[in-house]
Amino acid sequence: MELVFATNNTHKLEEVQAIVGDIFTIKSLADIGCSDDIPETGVTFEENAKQKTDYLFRKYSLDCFGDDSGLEIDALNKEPGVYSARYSGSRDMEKNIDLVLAKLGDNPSRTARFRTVISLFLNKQQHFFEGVIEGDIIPERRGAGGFGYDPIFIPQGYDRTFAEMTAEEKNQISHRAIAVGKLAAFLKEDNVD
Ligand code: ITT
Repeated sequence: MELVFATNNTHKLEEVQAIVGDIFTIKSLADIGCSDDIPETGVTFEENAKQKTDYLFRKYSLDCFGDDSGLEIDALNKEPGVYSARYSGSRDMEKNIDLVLAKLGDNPSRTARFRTVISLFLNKQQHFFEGVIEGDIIPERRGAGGFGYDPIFIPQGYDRTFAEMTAEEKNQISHRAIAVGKLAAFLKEDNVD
């Protein structure tokens, strides 16, 4: 089975591709000749993930899925949340991380979580799958792997940031891996012809 992944984020594409293996085939937006900047105006991860698949289905009538993700920091009232990609007003992740670290300062409360919501639009039906991983925000960046906020997030029970892990390690435990695992199980059990 083939599903189009409604993302312009190549890191997400690589991670999801590695996680699903050969359970289903992923087509990228480039594969279908789409270079649109898909609008994201919702205030929840569900709304944004659904906007991505609604947009794609309306334009191309293809089965597809989308991922909306973000970092929720308890001491910042769950910010940056759905605004994770543009927290500082731009997509510059250096600035976004600087802003998080500045807002947290030396606050001892550092708990946070990454959340992914996947919207699947298959056979004209809407489905959602969620993945969450709890952890802590450290005061300085560590590691060169991953993307986004990975250098400042240590998952609970570990002593390394996501950016200090190999792609395989992150892909075994991450919010995205959990959500994609649920998507893959759903496709295997209920929907593959
Ligand atoms: P698409 O909408 O095209 O999929 P995007 O980068 O805009 O790509 P989001 O709207 O879901 O994706 O924004 C989520 C932001 O949260 C993303 O840009 C990263 O900065 C951050 N993020 C998401 N997943 C992450 C992860 O696994 N590790 C670190 N940061 C992550």
